[in-house]
Amino acid sequence: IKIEIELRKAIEQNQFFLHYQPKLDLRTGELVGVEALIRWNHPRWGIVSPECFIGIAEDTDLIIPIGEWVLYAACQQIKTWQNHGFYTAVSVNLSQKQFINSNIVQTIEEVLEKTGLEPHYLEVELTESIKPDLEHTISSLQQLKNLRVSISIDDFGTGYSSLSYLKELPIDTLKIDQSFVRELHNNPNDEAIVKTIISIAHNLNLKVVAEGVETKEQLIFLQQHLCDQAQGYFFSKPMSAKELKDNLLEVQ
Ligand code: G
Ligand code: G
Ligand code: MN
Ligand code: NA
Repeated sequence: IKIEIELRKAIEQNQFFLHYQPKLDLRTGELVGVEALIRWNHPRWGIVSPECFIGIAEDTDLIIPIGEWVLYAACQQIKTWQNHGFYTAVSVNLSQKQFINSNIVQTIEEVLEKTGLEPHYLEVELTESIKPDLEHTISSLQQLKNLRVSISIDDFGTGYSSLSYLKELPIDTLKIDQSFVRELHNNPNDEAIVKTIISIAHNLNLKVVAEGVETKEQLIFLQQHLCDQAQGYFFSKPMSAKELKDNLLEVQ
């Protein structure tokens, strides 16, 4: 179909770019990392959101070359910033397909080698669509962990098998899904869920990050309950590398 053909062209013609969303330490307010988020600048359609094409990319396996491009572009950007004296980590979203239909460990090793980025500056984010019972996925994650790449579970709490991830996968961080953060101030169930995820994380010696923080009230709640880090429009929208450097990195 049409979008598939356009996606193939997009890869060849280099129509993708990355935005970066800051992640802050909730005790110090410091920038601790950025999440890389893909954008597509289509010559006629304009900027296309990943929500409109990641699913198709996954179904057609185009996520494999696209995902490689994302890893390479993100690591290269972080290394470029390092060369200018700005040190921050980067998180990259991975799809299950990248584990099953490609050698993700080899890809990441090659990207780190080519860009010269040290592995501990890279974190991979896995969503609930990743099936933790897959022997191959577990072994790939273990190999990434051995390389010192960090592993985080994205959208935590929304996948039906979330708790089994904690048992099976060698993870470092839980990201509390935005849907629980959004209603924090007026839904006691969400308050309970967020508090519970924070304590699960800390009891397992994992870091916990809140996503989708948009208000001061949400921030205060998360700080009071000792959530480690946060991301969201309250701090910053995802932005271009140039905007990020101008706004945040220069002032450090
Ligand atoms: O960027 P936005 O903030 O609109 O992202 C929408 C969705 O697309 C999110 O679920 C996000 O995880 C996903 N996404 C963004 N960039 C990538 C990427 O590089 N790879 C994959 N697999 N998903 C991505
Ligand atoms: O699934 P994942 O967590 O990777 O998705 C990140 C998505 O969330 C991106 O589309 C990003 O633009 C969006 N996002 C980031 N911060 C906020 C926020 O504070 N509010 C809302 N509504 N979306 C956000
Ligand atoms: Mn994410
Ligand atoms: Na998420």
